[in-house]
Amino acid sequence: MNKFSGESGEMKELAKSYLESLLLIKRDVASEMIIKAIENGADIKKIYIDVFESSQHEVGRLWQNNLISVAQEHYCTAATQMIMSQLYPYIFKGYKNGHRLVATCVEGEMHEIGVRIVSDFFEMEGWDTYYLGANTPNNSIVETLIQLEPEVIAISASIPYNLGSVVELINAVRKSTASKIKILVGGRPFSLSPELWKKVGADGYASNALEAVSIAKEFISNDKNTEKSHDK
Ligand code: B12
Repeated sequence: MNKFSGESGEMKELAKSYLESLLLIKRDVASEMIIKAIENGADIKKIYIDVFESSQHEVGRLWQNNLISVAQEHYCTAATQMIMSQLYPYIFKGYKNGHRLVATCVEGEMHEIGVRIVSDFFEMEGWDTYYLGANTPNNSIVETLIQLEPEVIAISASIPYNLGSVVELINAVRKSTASKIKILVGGRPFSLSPELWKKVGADGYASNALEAVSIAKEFISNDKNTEKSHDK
């Protein structure tokens, strides 16, 4: 029933068996196959993108076509979040590069797995990450930025009607004492309309977690270059 079109080879087979297990209500089997793949040397980032993200997109397709119920979608989503948590001993390895990220869904936004993947990719690159999850009130996000002083905030929106909330949040950040923090946005509406990030007033956009990390690295190195030229 499920058809992973984007992936190839080993990961495609793993993604298929993974989702099949979840649809058979066997999250223990799904979890075991992921742990086994990692212990056999599979790249965790590939598992995140080619298995977790792809299976969630496939769940969305099955749900939209009335092939699975809302309850099945909820089960798959909850199981994938649980299995991601089981991978944290492999992700939080101790190396730190001194940079800090706050990652959050905008107020009203319930789709949290995308920005969680983004946050975990930063953690794997040595950043200190503060993942706030779904539907965080905008004023609380701004307070967190003032308190933690991260270099970058990653803001996620998956549903177009939450874009107004993104604009409000960005305006509130710009008016606050945290105004210098670089703002990275992402999620479905931004991927469907690649110039949208400029219209909401962000500093950058990425279509996926890998790209997000490299854009943040650019932010940091541009800042260093600006500091150097100010020092001259
Ligand atoms: C699971 C799910 C839910 C769950 C979410 C639970 C949770 N804890 O996250 C629940 C049940 C809450 C839900 C609710 C709704 N959902 Co829903 N949901 C999904 C589903 C099936 C999977 C989402 C997911 O986990 N994706 C996996 C992640 C990894 O992918 P991703 O989000 O694309 O993230 C990647 C990139 O976009 C990017 N990215 C994401 N965020 C960020 C942030 C930054 C800074 C950067 C740089 C990059 C980045 O990087 C990520 C990793 O590479 C999608 C289907 C789909 N195609 O996504 C529908 C989907 C998003 N939902 C949809 C809808 C319509 C809804 C509801 C409106 C349904 C309803 N009538 O109530 C509500 C809205 C709730 C709300 N206010 O937000 C539609 C949206 C259609 C549209 N017009 O935009 C989709 C596409 C389903 C569909 N095919 O119709 N949903």
